[in-house]
Amino acid sequence: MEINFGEEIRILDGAMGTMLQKEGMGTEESTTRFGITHPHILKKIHKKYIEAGSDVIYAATFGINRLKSGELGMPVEEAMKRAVGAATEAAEEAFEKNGRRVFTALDIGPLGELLEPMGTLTFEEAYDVFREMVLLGEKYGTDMAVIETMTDLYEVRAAVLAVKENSDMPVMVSMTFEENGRTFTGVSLEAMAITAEALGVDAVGINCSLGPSEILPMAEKLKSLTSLPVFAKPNAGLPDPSTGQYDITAEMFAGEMAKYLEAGVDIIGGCCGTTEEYIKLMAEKMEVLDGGRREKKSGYTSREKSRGLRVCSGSAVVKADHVAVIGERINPTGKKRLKQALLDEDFDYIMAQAIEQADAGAEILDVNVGVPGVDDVKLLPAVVKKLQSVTDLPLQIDSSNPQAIEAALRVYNGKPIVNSVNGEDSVMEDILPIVKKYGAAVIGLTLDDKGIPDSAEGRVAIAERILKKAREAGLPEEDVIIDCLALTASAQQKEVNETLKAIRLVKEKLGLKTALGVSNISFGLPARNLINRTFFTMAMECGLDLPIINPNDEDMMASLAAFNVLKNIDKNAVKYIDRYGADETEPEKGKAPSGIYGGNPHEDIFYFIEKGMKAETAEAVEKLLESHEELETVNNFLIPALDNVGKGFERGTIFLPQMLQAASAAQGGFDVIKASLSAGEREAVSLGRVALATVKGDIHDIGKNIVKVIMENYG
Ligand code: THG
Repeated sequence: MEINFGEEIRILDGAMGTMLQKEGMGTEESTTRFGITHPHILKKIHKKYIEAGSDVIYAATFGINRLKSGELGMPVEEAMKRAVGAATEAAEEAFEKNGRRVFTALDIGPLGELLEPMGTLTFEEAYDVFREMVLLGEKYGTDMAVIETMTDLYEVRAAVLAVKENSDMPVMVSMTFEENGRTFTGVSLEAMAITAEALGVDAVGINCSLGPSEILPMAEKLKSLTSLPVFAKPNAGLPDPSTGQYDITAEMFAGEMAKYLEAGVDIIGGCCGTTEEYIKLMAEKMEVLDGGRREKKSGYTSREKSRGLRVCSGSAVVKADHVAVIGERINPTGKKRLKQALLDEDFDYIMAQAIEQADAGAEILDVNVGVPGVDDVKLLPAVVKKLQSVTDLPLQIDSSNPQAIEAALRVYNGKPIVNSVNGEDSVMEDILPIVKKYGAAVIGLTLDDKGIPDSAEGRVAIAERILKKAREAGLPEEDVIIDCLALTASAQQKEVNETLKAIRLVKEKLGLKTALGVSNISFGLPARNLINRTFFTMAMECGLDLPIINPNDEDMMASLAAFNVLKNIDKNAVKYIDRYGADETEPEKGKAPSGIYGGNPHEDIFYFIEKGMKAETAEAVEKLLESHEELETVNNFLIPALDNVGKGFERGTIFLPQMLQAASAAQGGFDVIKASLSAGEREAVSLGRVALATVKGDIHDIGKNIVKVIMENYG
């Protein structure tokens, strides 16, 4: 169905729970259960929202999914049929009565269980649960889907794919942010906006958690981050814990929401605590502001379309507005140890490679698992999953196998880069649609079936063809990155300058970002570092944006640091001085402070736990046990290391996924401790037994599981 968001849809509905309570539902009852056992009440509430002015009503399907079947008390299909039926009947009756068209939305809420790596639910399982909801929603007649109250971008991605692959419904996405501008798993507004826009959702927004005055600045910021229609559904302030009454009245709410319209937020509604009164007053305000609300369209269509190349993970965004290093180390070419690790599925080694490159200053990590004899369709997504459990750097999926690329893109959390396509039609036809579907950026190599053109002009011509094909596949221009290809100076000396010239032309003529595998240049020459870093500087001067290099190579990173000073990018040389003016005795970057077993196990353990390195933590604990008692190791090493991570979490420098990964690394240490104790001693180390429980189902279950992990770790 075609829906013009921001035109046909400007006003959403309000809360369901508050309304059901007014209809006699007890505060301890399950909203979902009460709704599906009283569908006539649902319908009555939907009608009130329609009369109040809502253009969309959300069916009461938020919690109707297979994982909550115990709470439903009936099959998922029956529950869906009732909840969706109540909404579609209300919309149809309103249309018959006064000819006004109101849309119905399948409301998709969080599954109530954390996805891997934070929890145990796999991406594929989450997808399947959402898929069932989508099929049933569409079967019983919803016009669109709205994925809301989400805190994990990965879960959003599973839900969006489920909608897009199994229905024709348009889809809105909104996540729930805390006052620091992040969701509780650490997703920023920008990471949400980038990922949602790349996946082709129809509108993006913020709902729940806070009141209108706290959400307004976030909604304004979101507007600056996306060209999609932006929506907001704030709560009616905060509930009074004793009465459950929300502290913002309908009048106050409508007054606050008018500011959203003035700020150019496209679509507004209410979340917890709001009723039809809130929506009615809000709609009346809009009427006044718009001079007849159907007259005026929201402003998103006139917003700037492009924001430049941006990629992200679930919690970190990289903008290509400076030279950003892509770490090349997770690539088995010429690396025996990594080859073996890939064959053995020794993921700890691969994860350590990621951490080392991040510490050395890489901003994006290339991931290539190409070893003869491995099943890359299985291995590439497996490595991606492992990597995103230990690093928040965006990834670059490096493969020539379209199936492997697709499998990896499916399970990626955020917006990655695909490395690569080239000017061959068949390659572009195979890969570009996948890049578009999963919302990635792509590197285009300037070669085709005739090879690499000698001249810069020849390479630029291929770049133009790649750009044209990418646009035809629906990709925005800024998501196409061109690699003009470094040849070897030893064999093709004349062509070195052509590569540099091509970079300049691609930037000037096509306005595209450029990538380059820099170290190819020096094959076959002595003192390769010298050639590499000189060429690197020359390429940056020509406009290279995304060098694919070894970030552990100090010469290369030094060239970048110097370049940033000389180009007035590193203002007042702050970063440069920080790097080179500092105390020489500081620990070398990219290594555990003392190196494992290097004489300071305290620092090692802090490092390994903070970085979530389980195998290394276990190894370090084993070493410690040679000279320390078990309890001493726990109290003086493991617990302080966990405390350190907890402090980072409080400061907002570490987010939930990293914290849980750290807890899991510490668990690796505790396992070693336990194995080394006798049964009686083990009992003595335990601080006691705790029974931990929450209200059945839903959000608190997540918190409970986190508390459980942490308490186990602390004994
Ligand atoms: N363009 C794009 N992608 C690329 C390249 C490119 N991906 C692969 C490659 N080129 C860039 N990545 C690497 C990875 C490893 C090495 C070089 C480039 C490498 N390996 C050492 C060797 O072969 O001698 C192994 C030893 C070591 O690194 O210590 O150098 O051009 N888009």
